Amino acid sequence: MLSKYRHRTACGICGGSGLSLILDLGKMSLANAFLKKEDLNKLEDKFPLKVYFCRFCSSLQLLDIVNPELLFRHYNYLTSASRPLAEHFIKMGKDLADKFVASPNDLVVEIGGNDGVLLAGIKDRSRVLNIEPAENIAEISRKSGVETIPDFFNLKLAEEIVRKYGNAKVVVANNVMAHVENLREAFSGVKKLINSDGVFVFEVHWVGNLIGEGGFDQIYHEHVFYHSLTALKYLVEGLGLKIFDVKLVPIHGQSMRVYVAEGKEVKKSVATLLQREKKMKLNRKETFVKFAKRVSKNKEKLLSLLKDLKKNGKRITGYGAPAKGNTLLNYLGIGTDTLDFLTDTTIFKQGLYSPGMHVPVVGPERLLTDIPDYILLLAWNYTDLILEKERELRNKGVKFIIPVPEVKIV
Ligand code: DWN
Ligand code: ZN
Repeated sequence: MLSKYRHRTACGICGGSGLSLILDLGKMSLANAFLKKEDLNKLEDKFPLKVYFCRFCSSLQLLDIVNPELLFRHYNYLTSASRPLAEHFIKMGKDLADKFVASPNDLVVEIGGNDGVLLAGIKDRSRVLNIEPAENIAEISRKSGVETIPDFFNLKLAEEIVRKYGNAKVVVANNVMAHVENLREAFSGVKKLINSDGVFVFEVHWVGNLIGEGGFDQIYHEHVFYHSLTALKYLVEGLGLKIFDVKLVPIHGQSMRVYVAEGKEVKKSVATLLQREKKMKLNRKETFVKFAKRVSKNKEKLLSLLKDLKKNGKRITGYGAPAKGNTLLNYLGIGTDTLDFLTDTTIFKQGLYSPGMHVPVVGPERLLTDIPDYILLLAWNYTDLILEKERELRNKGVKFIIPVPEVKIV
């Protein structure tokens, strides 16, 4: 039988045992495990959600590891449901092709490429291959004309790909390197794929943003690691690869776009971000202890605001049903007493109920006829776009509550 989860004791980056507990969010449902109505009375799987800091390599991570089969074989997150995200990846694909693809015969492989939106945009310029373990999502990727292997990436699969398709000129992995527990194996697989000639480019949420302008709600079981460049460099160099460029990109709060290869000249950007991380003390446990204190304050403030609004008879709904929203709702205990419903553009989520708190998810059109007084913006990472898109609602007097990192009403 599939074991649902296990507790690891060693650091997933350096293998050391110098790990300290930083933040305990309690036992929690899986952030993308939306429920059908008929399952609401069944016992839901809940797993510890605790974040640890490694004093040897400075990485932030979970030690309670949920089986990826449970997390990702059927997935409710569709990249193309968030227009700004789809646009971001389409542009990234074009930039990578301009920079690194020389001929239509070059191979670009994406690990965890979701519905294939990045690769579909460059499939006329190179050979493309998506490795997407979620069968329901792989199907959509295939329909968009992108050859897709519905499996998890590992060294064995990398070897098979090299045998069947040859080496890759570019390997991309966006929002994946935080999700993979066995990072060493993943990087070794990538090394095999790119050989000495290709590049590996990945985006991952930056821990500097998580503890700064971002929110603790980015913490959930899918995210095993909360990466800094400092910790990643330690890992990557230990495997005989080099980070040769990096930039911060304004997506999911703020992410790092990291460029890795075997023998390219290292750009100044790498030293600059490492220096910035040092200044921010991302290599110190105290920094994360402070962050954990802010999380409790944030909880108190948001709960008290919502309580006051409800006392005054206000109707509140949620905007978006993102994974991060489910961390927020479950940690704060916000359910249907507070929120009437969540609206979300993802067809897979509509008609279902949020994990743990069981708030119904409906399509965004509901807001045309059923207008609340306040909307809790769970998809806060798209604040600017959503506030612009919902100008009419705001003109009618509807207020948006931004929950993290500071509670704000706009
Ligand atoms: O790593 C991960 C990150 C990067 O993406 C994952 N493991 C899963 C996912 O996290 P998330 O679900 O928190 O991501 P988003 O992109 O913040 O989700 C936004 C949600 O809001 C989607 O379900 C779509 C929805 N949405 C909406 O209803 N109206 C989004 C926009 C922009 C909108 O206008
Ligand atoms: Zn470590």
